[in-house]
Amino acid sequence: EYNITRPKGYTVSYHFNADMEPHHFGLTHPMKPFRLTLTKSLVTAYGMNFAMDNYNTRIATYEELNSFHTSDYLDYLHMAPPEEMPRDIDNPDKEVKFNLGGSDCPLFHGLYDYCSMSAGSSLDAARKICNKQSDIAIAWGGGLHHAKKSEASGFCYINDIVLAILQLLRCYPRVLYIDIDVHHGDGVEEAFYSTDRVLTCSFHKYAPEVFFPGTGGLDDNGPRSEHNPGAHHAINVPLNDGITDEQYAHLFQSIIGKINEKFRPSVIALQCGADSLAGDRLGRFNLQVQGHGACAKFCKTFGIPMIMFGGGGYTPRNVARAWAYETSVAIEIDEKINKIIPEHTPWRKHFVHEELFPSLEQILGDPRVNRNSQKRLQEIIQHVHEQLRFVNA
Ligand code: ZLM
Ligand code: CA
Ligand code: ZN
Repeated sequence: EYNITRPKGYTVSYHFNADMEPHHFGLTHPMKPFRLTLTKSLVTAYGMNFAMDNYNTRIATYEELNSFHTSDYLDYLHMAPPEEMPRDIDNPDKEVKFNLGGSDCPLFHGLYDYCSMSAGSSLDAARKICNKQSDIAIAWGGGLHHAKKSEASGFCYINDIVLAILQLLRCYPRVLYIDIDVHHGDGVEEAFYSTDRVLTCSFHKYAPEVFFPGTGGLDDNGPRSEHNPGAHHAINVPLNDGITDEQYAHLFQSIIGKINEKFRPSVIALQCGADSLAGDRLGRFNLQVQGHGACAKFCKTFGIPMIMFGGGGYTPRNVARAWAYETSVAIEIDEKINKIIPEHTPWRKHFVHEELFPSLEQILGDPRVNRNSQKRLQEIIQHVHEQLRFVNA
């Protein structure tokens, strides 16, 4: 009775590479590549694969990575010995220069392959959007928004989002980049600082000195010089701990709604970092799966093509719930998703008769104290709307 069929009139594609999972940042490192497999299992358990085109994605080539990253960085990333190997005495300061090998960005076995797989998924997604074979393309293995052209940062080595947007710019005049990861999307913002063809908008916890990466204040709108067309095309929404679904939806809709009116994007690149969910190991917000998914749902109402990337997310079972739910939003079955009992899951027989069934409706984590006043949120909206007076399609 709950047969899952393809959405009418448009195509959704799901881009996945199973070889990302076996890579490990280290036993206790918060980034867990197996969350991608967990997500895929949940998506398949609900039968959502029948409503999409499914692709096993390829590895990005050196030349593709080189369209944003410098050769000296890529060469070192390619040859850097894993942490447990003896260090290369000929390159004593390369690892410092490229920020490789610390606890955030360790040099683990197979690192270069892992990065090429993540980038390959996002590039495949962008190509499907470019050649109009997909209307929504999903690449949960991407979304690594901190990587710079010659530097790793915050668990990110290759900026697959920048690579995908560069691809989109070949076929579309204007790209709107939206980032709902709890961290500031600094790498993507910086890469497109000097163009008015990409508008970036990041929502994040902002507390310089104490919360990574410390950039993305309300007044950071791109370098304001007379000759910079990219001025005013970086929008930042700095938030405090504990923001709720209702507050976030109001902010998101009034800001993104206005951006859509003024900037008239031809395509949306949405980074769906799941560390903005309640109960995240690194995050600080109170978002539920529905509140997080409401962002994708709102973007979809514009009726323009969209790529959905992954990103952060450090409580794997909640990451899988959120991204499975957002997949259901893409294929428009979200309204009935909690009535569908997933088939073929190892836990089905244990939970099917119990309230314990791990539904996508479950309340996540212990709530955090909400430190966002209505007054402050109104001020933020006001400021962003004023900023957008300088933006015209
Ligand atoms: N220390 N292990 C988000 C990227 C956030 C920089 C403070 C490292 C951690 C964190 C690593 C096992 C995205 C910082 C933190 C401790 C300098 C960050 C290894 C725990 C561990 O247990 C850990 C030994 C590690 C790293 C916590 N790092 C928490 N927060 C941030 C980077 C990436 O979600 O936005 C997109 C994927 N780094 O705060 C320090 C300043 C390193
Ligand atoms: Ca963000
Ligand atoms: Zn994050």
